[in-house]
Amino acid sequence: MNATPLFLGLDSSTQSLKALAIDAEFNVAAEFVVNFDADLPQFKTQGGVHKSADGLTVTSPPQLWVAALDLLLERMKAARFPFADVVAVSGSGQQHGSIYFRKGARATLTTLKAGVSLHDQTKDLFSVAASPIWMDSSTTAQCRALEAALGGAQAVADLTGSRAFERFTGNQIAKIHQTEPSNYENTERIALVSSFVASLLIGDYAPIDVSDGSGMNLMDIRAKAWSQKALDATAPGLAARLGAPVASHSVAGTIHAYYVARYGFKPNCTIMTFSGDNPCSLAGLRLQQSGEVAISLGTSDTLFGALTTPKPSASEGHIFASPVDPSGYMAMIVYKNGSLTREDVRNRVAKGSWKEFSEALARTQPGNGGQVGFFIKEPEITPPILKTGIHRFASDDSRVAQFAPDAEVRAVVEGQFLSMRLHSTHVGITPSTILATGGASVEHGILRIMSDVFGVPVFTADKPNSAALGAAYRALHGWTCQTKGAFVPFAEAMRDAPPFLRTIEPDQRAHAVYAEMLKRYEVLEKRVATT
Ligand code: 5FX
Repeated sequence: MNATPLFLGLDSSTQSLKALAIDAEFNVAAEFVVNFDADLPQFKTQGGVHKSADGLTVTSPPQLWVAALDLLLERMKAARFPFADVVAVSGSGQQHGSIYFRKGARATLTTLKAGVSLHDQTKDLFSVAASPIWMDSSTTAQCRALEAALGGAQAVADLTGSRAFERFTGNQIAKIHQTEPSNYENTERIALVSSFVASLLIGDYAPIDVSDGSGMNLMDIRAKAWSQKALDATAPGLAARLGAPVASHSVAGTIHAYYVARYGFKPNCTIMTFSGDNPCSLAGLRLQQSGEVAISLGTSDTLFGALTTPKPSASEGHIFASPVDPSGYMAMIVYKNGSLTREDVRNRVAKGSWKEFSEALARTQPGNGGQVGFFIKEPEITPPILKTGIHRFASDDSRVAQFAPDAEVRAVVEGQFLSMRLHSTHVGITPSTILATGGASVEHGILRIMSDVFGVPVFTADKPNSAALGAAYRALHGWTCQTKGAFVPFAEAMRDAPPFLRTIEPDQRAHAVYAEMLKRYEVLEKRVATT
């Protein structure tokens, strides 16, 4: 074993490619980043993407991601990063994006030449020039066709973990097959962003892992294998173009000689199968046991967590195979009305100040005197409510035009967590602990309500790069399994990782108030959804 083994995580996200290395004691040893727009302006992306005039079609050029890997490795070399100490690499990719290798591409990948940049060698490898990514919403027709073929939205959710979503890769592949038939015909292999970057590193086609593979509407999430029915409803000859999905902790291969000669990696450096960014964030926050949940309070709020018995829902969220537990699952629900909606209330009734906002929370009581609010500033995803507007209800369930300023502040926060509690239950999540991350997780008053609504302790994690960190953890985990020659539970491999800060214990009296309030919230939400 190396004296100072390093585990490298790469994160190919929408806007950047990051590298984060940890040592065996879980210290972050190095971090590097390439920003697509600023560092690679020749690709003319905005936020890493190209958008059609109507905003529905959103793509990125696959060569952008290759050029970013070239530049990242050059920057690491210039900074004298000790490539020879890296024993394992894994990675994270923005979910759902797809890359189309043309017939014959594999031969080029296996024979990469150390004297030429990756970008120059891989220019002609793609049968589809523009890779659709997760922001694309141009495949509604393909979604409806998949649902019709498989027996409806709930049937698709039961089989694949999610109803048909425009950004999910199978629907994107169906569109490519229909609109670019000769390019589809000329495709030898289809990769996700995660397996694409892994393919560049091993110089061969890397497999798709079951966790990122769950974001395609193609995998039977229980069998963890492609569903023939879903493949047949999507495009012909798809199984051969995808390769079989593999367990997330499995080895994709060893690093190609190209990187040994050019950067000084050791020839036996192992490349662990890459996964999606949300699965890698789950790993980065070390959520493994059923009930361990994270709530990220950002531009959009996201709740995700580990679970053993998934309940796929056609109206809420996604179920993915777990990236750290071969028999487990993760669920994720996303809210459009997150920070911007809280900020809107802060700006209207709390003088634009988080301090005033917190003081308003402190002056009001759990349950808000029976007042319940729904703040749909943006069309909401969970539950799907397209019509924007604010709905306020008094304690007798009658509609009111306004709340007092302090009650307005409490209503927006309580409403958001009541919704999370309601909908997380629907997909099978029963939180035992919550890890709060994201911008608003520094607001104590907000975390107090989170803890009381769910009735569980809240921990805090300041982990801005949780996907890259999770990729590094997964490299360590996969390497531990490989070294032991058997699966090692993720939690055991993470035993010496630094603990999270336990911040808040639930107040059981407040929790009882919220348990009652939840029943009314559910009824009122139905009224709002049908307004
Ligand atoms: C998840 O389903 C998403 O579409 C996004 O979170 C992307 O993974 C972002 F990269």
